[in-house]
Amino acid sequence: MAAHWHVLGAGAIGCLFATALARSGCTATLLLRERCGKSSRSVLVQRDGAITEVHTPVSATGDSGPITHLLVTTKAYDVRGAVGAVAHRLNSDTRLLLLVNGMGLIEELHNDFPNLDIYNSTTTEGAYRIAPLHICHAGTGLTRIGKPGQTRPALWFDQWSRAMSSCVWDANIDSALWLKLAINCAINPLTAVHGCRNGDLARRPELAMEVCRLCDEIAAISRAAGYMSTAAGLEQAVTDVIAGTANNRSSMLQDVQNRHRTEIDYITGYLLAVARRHGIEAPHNKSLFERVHKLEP
Ligand code: KPL
Repeated sequence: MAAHWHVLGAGAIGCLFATALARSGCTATLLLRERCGKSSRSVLVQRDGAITEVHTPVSATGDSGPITHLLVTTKAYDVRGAVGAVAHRLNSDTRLLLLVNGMGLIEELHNDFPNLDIYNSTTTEGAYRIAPLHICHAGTGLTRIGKPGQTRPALWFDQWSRAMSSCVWDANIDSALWLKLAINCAINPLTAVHGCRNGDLARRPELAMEVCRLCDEIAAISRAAGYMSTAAGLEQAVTDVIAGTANNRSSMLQDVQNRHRTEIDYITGYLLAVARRHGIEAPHNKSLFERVHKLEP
């Protein structure tokens, strides 16, 4: 039987996955903070100029009724509070799938909810929000899902591989998450403090040099933490992402420009915590970490 997914975080990625799961035969309910007086809302998904309307069940976080499968796509700093808001609906059978930026949240969730069965994921699907519950699916990408130490896909994974055009079970999900974290550490804070698009990090020589310095530090921390392939291929991976997303404003730059809190604590903050554990100095990353915090409201 197809699983019933509840989705916490009705932003671009939450709406994208909720509608994809619904179209593949699952029930996917969007969890909203406030009661809206309706049992479903229409979610608009724009793709190549065409708009698809998907009638999606909604439920307020404060409602009752058990949640068996929970997808969390909030901002990193909202995860604990958001999961806390539905804690009364979770039980020891609940599977929680985390799809957020940064690292360190699994540990925090295990502390808060020791009985939860938690999975992790990362995606390169491109989506952005046009208006509330109206998103643009800008580009397809690869979604990796896994749980450290679990080589066989979870029973519910089958449905995900049908829902998304490209979705794999990754027994080394931590390595995939670390690589994404390393790339984000090299790009996001720098674009946020300089107020520039990703492509400027390659176009402006002084920023390109700073990217190299950041990559050197991140590679050293990666090696110490045992992520050898990230250490070896980081500079090339960062160059490729900068070229592939040259016209993008990074998520951290958008947060700064919108006067929102950023995810720096879960990106560079996590990297610096790992560096400290291994006795590594990372002055360039540390300075950016502090500068981004000063830009936050
Ligand atoms: O993941 C990103 C982000 O902005 O958070 C990158 C890859 C840097 C693309 O902008």
